[in-house]
Order: sequence, then C-alpha cells, then structure tokens
Amino acid sequence: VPAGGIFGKIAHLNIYQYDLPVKNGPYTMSYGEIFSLDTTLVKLVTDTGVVGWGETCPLGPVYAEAHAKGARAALLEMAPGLIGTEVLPLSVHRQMDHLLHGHNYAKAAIDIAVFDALGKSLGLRVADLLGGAAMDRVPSYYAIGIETPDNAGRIAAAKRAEGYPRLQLKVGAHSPEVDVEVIRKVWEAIKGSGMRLAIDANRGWSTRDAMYISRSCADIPFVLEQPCSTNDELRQLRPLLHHPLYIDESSYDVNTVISAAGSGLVDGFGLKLTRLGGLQPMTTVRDICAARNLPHSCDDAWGGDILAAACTHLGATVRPDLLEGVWLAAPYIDGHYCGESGLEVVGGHIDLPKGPGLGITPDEALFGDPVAAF
Ligand code: 0XW
Ligand code: MG
Repeated sequence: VPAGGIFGKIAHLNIYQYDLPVKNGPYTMSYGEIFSLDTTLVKLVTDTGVVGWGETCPLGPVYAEAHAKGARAALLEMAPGLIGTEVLPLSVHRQMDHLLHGHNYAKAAIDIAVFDALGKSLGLRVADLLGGAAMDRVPSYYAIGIETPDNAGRIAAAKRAEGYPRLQLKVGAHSPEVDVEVIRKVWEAIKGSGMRLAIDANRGWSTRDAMYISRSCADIPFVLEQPCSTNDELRQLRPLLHHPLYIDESSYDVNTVISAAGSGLVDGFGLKLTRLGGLQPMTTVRDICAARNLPHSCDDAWGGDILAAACTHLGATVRPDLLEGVWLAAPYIDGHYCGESGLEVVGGHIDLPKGPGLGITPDEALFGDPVAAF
C-alpha cells in the first residue's frame, strides 16, 4: 500500500488554460453564438507519482452561471488546501466543500482528475469505478444549431445517414412560427428512422411561446428540453404541453434534480457533468433517475478529450434504456489535445476508452506553462 493513505495523497496540482476554437463556427443557440471556448485543465500528481487529468469548460459566460476565469479563480482558491488530501472522491469532495462553497463547475475538474488517478492506481477504467460499464459502444447525439428550415433538414438527413440514434435541434432564436417550420423540416428528414428528437430552446422561450410550439407540433413525437428559464415557469407549463418535458440548465445540482424528479415536474433530463460537480455527484443523479425511470443524457456544455472521456465513461454505466446519449464537442473541434487517444463519434456512437482511468493521454506540451502550480 503506497505511503500517504490507501491510494496516495494529492502532492501537486497544475492548472492550464487552453483555447478550443469552434470548427466551422460559430456554435449557435437561442441566446447567441460562440466562436471559441476557453477550457481549463487540471493535472493532479499523487505522492506515489500517479497522474490524473481533469477539465472544466463553461460554454461561454451566458449558458450557465459559470465562466472560464471563474473556474480558474475557484481552483486557485481551493488548490493550496487540497494538497495532502487522500486521492479518494468523497475525501476530496468533502475537503473542497470545506474550502469553497458552491462552484461545482470548478470542483468537477478536480473530481475528474481524482477518478483518473484512482483508476490508474487500481488498473481500472473510470466506468468500472462508477459501478461497471453496461456497454463498450456508447450512443451519442448531434446538436443542430440555429439554422434555416432547409439547412436544418439537410443536416438532419446527413446525421441520420451517419447513424446517430438521436438529434437535438436548437430553437428559440427565430420567431415561434419559423421555429415550427424548422422542426417540421427536421422531422420530415428523420421520421421512420427510429431516431429520437429533442427540441432545445436553452431557456429562450416564454410559456406563451412554448405552448404555441407544443400545440402547433402536437403530431411530432419530440421531447421539449428547457423551453423556459425557471422551474416555476415549467411547473405552470407542464400540464399544458403535448410533449414530454426535460430540464437541462435548471437542473443546477443534486438537490434540484431530487426536487424535479420527486415532484413529477419532468420526464427526463439533459445533464451536465461539471454543473453537477463531477463524476461523484453525477453518479448519484444517475441512480436517482434510475429509481424514477427518468431518461437522461450524459453531457457537458463543452470540453476537450478529458471531458469527452469522463462523460463517455459515465454514460457507459447508465441503464441502457434510460440513456439519451453522450453529447461530445469533438465534432465541433479541430483535432485532439490527446492525439490518437482522443475520442471521436463514429456512426453516431463513441467507443469507450480501454485503458485505466479515463484511458486517454493529454499532450501536456500543447498547454504551455501552467497558469498556476501547487
Ligand atoms: C447540446 N449540449 C449538450 C451541448 C451544448 O453545449 C449545449 C448543450 C445543451 O443541451 O444545452
Ligand atoms: Mg440542453
């Protein structure tokens, strides 16, 4: 047994900043467009010499209550107090909560690095640490941005041909009438294929708009994802909808998931790994959803190969009939900072990495000097 506890203690933490330009950008949603993302990477080294990597990458400063510089500030706040902590998820989460209240999206980067290091110490994949993989080829889904009706239909047909089992269509930037046209074009392209469809307004509609869309498209079997901003609006809206209701942005943490699931507010979730605080809390949410038979995705808002691997490992452990897919930013990113070990979506699915931990190896030289080292 290595010195310093069961699997060693955190000896060093390096924090890196790295830019992820959007391939053929911008990435568009109801509230705006994004041309490049600012990601933060954490390299954790244990006193036994094991290295774990974590990442957090807010989708710009508006998608959620999270932003890139805030992530790094939170990590700088916690890092000194984390040195010497046992490399065990609950020990590290309790120590992080002792050092800083909230800021799940920053804590998630440490959480992921701990699971990566622990898996490497044990020779186990992260999926095995989370209870075991139910699959080795994980379904993904593709998000179509804000597009004209014809363009959206064309992209939907292309993703159907690629083998994606599910599509998400971004709406909420056009008028509701044009959004209905876009939805109908996408449905025309995929109906009969067995592909599932989510319509995601990213909080962009009023209850009035959401009711109009659901009534106008009552014949199309999609799920309505985060149509409005608050759960109060969604409680008012829910009995008036012709479609299942999923929440994403307003599933802030484990508590709001428990309330939404327990009160029957939702039929499912679009879940974000870093918003919930990392693999440890998201595994709790996975099991709450299983207890209530609530389908959900296993995503993050953006991120490179480290977040892609973390979401895929978790996604592989979800009860297959409840998994809505693992969304990756990889199709919108040029290249991989993990080189050959980087994850790709092929035929609409992602191969679960085989190696211990996350099963990937970041090319540290790409990141330059750390913005901080402890
Ligand atoms: C489609 N996602 C998982 C990725 C985008 O960053 C936003 C998010 C969503 O569902 O809102
Ligand atoms: Mg969403």
